[in-house]
Amino acid sequence: MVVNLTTSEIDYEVAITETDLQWLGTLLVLPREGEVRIRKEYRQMTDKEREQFHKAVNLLKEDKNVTLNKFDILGNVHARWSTAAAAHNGPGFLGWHRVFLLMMENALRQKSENVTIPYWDTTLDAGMSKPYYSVIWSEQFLGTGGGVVTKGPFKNWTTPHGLGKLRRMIYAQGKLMNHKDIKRIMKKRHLNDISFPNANPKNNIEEIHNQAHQWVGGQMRKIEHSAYDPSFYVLHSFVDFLWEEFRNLQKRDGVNPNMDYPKDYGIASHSPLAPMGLGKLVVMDGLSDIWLQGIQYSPRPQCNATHTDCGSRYLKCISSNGRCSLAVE
Ligand SMILES: [Cu+2]
Repeated sequence: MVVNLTTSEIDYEVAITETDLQWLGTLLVLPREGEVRIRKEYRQMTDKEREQFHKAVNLLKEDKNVTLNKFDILGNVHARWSTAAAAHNGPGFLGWHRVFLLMMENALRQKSENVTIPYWDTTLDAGMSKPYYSVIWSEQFLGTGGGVVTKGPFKNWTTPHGLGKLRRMIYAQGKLMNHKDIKRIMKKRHLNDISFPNANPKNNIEEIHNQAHQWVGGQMRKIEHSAYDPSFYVLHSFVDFLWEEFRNLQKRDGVNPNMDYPKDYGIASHSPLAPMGLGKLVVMDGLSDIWLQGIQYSPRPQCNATHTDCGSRYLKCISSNGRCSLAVE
């Protein structure tokens, strides 16, 4: 089926029921006291962990106790202006997506107790001369990347709003975040310098992430339907990982990331006290350290002359630059 993406004709505002709201409310919770969640690079998960993650995603997709299903209703929270006005085109971007990621992770854990959302370190793929051969687009990971997803854990998925089958068109447009992008971002010390509306596009993390959405293509190309592809979550987990690294550098250098909100925030929906659209939270709440309480990101795959193990059978150490790279090229 050919899907026409003249999205302006589509109404993304799904009518939300009381049951939906109640369920969404159960997701807006912090990890329990003493709970430790480790978000690993997708390729560093064990086979079992990866399969459990895929299974939990599918169980949400099959669960129709809410409007659409539990996977897509969350995707719709990201799609609708009424819940996502503070999510894009402004300094609220990182905080909004951090809370949203937690909600998805909590949903997954309702299906499978110990699941965490892995992160997709796109620099590994961006370094490949033929990134479409990355294991990410194999049956063991996200499934096929050219056209309708016909293999892998999310094969033949149907997406809402008559958007048809889940599709991708990797490598056709856009760009994956690479080492240089990250280096530029990590040189900055204020949210203002890496966010819309004031950041230079070269170190604007939202803009750089937009390019990655374009790179994946298909439903991922647009805000209104990107969260209907599970690749959304592994990409955003990486964005969130990078933000945490950025926040740690801020703390090291005496900037409090909990308070560092730009005075010139651009559009009104990114005003610090504007509603986030998630529960009763306001934009500023997204900056709080509490959202990563109990959550850790495992370091990115790294190696050197003495430690040549990249922690994954899918990765190998490139001794010339001391970086891990994909084993197949
Ligand atoms: Cu988004």
